[in-house]
Amino acid sequence: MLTVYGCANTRSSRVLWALEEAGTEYQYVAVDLRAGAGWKPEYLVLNPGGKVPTLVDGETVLTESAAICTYIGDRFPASRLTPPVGSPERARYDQWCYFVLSELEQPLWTLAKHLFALPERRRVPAVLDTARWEFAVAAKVLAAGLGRREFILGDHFTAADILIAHTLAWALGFELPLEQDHLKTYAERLLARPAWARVQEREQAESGKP
Ligand SMILES: N[C@@H](CCC(=O)N[C@@H](CS)C(=O)NCC(=O)O)C(=O)O
Repeated sequence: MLTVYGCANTRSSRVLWALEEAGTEYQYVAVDLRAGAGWKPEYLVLNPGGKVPTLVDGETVLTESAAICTYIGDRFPASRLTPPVGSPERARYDQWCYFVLSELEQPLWTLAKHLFALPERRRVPAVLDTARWEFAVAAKVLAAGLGRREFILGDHFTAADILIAHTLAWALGFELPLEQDHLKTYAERLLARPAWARVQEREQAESGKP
């Protein structure tokens, strides 16, 4: 059985979402980042950055949320979370995954770091306004790419939608407006999926465990 190491309301939620959509059983190990569990030597063996998520599948140990979601899609092809390797669809899938990580997510991460994640002496309030503007620019590109499609690749849900929707939820949590109505509707539609609700239930249940 696959094991995912994660912490509620972090990028590991993306991995749980992919697993839920794939309909496979998995073990969830809660890593209490706030209590420093990411820096325990036994966890650093799995994830030298001390971060979540980490996925363990037999001998295979993976870090990086997008790579893990793609792995899950390929490992469970019936889920159709990833298009076939080598197809034009796969190239577009990769394109949007990389866009999320390098363009859409980065300004949000900058906001998070300089609002609360970094030690206070490392925070630079002057970057906040630029980060908000950069997010708006990236969201505009995404909205144009989405157009009137139901999902980012067309009429079929993939793990790229998971990465995008999770990142847009993050933005909404920061009270950043999604200025394009169809982008907002897309985010709301994806975040209403039963698999996403199950992720939150599972995270809550597991983080309450002793
Ligand atoms: N690029 C990585 C980022 C992972 C990451 O930064 N995870 C955060 C939680 S969202 C974390 O574990 N932070 C703990 C720390 O930085 O000490 C991914 O997408 O998996």
